[in-house]
Amino acid sequence: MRTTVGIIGAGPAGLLLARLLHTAGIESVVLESRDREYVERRQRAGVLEQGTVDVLRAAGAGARMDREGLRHDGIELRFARRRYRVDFPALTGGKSVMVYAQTEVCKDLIALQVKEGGPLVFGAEALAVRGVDGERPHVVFRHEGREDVLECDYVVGCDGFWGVARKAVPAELVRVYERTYPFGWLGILADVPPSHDELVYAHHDRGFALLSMRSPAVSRLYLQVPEGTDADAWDDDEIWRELERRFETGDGWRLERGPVTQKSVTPMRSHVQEPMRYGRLFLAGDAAHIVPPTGAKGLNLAVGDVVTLARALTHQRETGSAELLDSYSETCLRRVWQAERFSYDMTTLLHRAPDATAFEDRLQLARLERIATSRAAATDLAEAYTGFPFE
Ligand code: RFL
Ligand code: PHB
Repeated sequence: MRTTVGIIGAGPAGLLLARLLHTAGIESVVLESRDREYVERRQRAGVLEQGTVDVLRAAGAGARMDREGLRHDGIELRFARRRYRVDFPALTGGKSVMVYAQTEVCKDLIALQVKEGGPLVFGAEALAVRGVDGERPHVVFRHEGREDVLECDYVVGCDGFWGVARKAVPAELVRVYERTYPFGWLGILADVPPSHDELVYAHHDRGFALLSMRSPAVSRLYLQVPEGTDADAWDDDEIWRELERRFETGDGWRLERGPVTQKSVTPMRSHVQEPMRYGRLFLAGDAAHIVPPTGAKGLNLAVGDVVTLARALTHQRETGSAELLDSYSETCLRRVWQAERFSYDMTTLLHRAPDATAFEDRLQLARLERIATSRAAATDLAEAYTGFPFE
């Protein structure tokens, strides 16, 4: 098989890149190791920045999002049994976010690609990326039990944290910046209307909790749990009781319970691999960087990367100039590090570390109090949460 751009991975990064290239008249092939049903059901992100929403609309993938997505003009911070609302439009000059699940973004992009785009091959596992330091890059992959080769002009690794693409960069050229956190998130999906109409980020002595949603009828909730926790160690009743404790307020607010339909634990880490390019190989999304989910930034960063890359490939095709491809890594990393900073800040603001001292506990409350009482501090949070503009 031969194409112009070989894309590994059909998560949001790979799928959106294929769509953007298709609209620019550039051929691509997407290789995805899992099957379609798995990709469409994998529970992950829920919050889209304004910039992401605009990109999906411009790519022709916004119709269902505009019908079914929920526009959110703020979030609630809950601490010391009190509630504080961060009002996004008032603090940012009119910006907001959209709650629309990653599963739905992927379904919409897959449907478009299957209908109008180039090949999207499910069950095709990339085994190795070769030749990216020369003129003839190729991806070796296995499909239906046979090995095959995809030859291309460029390879893009959109294959997430566990993928093979980033391993094709020689170790002596790679710089990794990393931090793991001594806790994870136990996430549930429940068939019950969300108990609040905006997301609630709760700080509590027993640990962090988050109330989010997938639709007016489905809640998504998370609990901070110790690193390495087995999701099955928690029964549903225990989960609801713990959520009730951590969300409790002094004003009689109630958490509605409902049947739990999914349950899983996510580890938390920050990770950046630099540079995001080696020869004719480009890394995008989680393949290059991971943020802890507290800032809701992972998917939005993936979108920023592939918008930058699609623009650079289009520029190269139209003008013959590689200048935007040459600056790809640097351009993306500026945005990536802002998201890393914000995600780290949100994580350390809201979670209780197992070895936290009483001094650190008080500092957290002081930081929260500062956001609740200073417009400048609240604006800083609102600007980062709603997203920095694409360059
Ligand atoms: P993905 O989605 O991991 O997709 C990678 C794809 O590559 C495939 N693959 C391979 N295919 C072929 N050959 C191989 N050798 C392959 N190896 C892997 C995989 O099967 C997969 O389909 O990466 P991508 O596209 O970069 O997208 C990144 C986002 O998925 C991720 O950053 C977000 O989900 C992070 N995230 C959130 N981001 C937000 O912007 N807002 C949020 O509210 C938010 N909440 C979250 C999150 C992530 C979470 N988890 C589970 C980590 C909440 C959670 C709980
Ligand atoms: C989610 O709905 O899954 C979600 C929302 C906000 C976050 C993380 C996850 O910060």
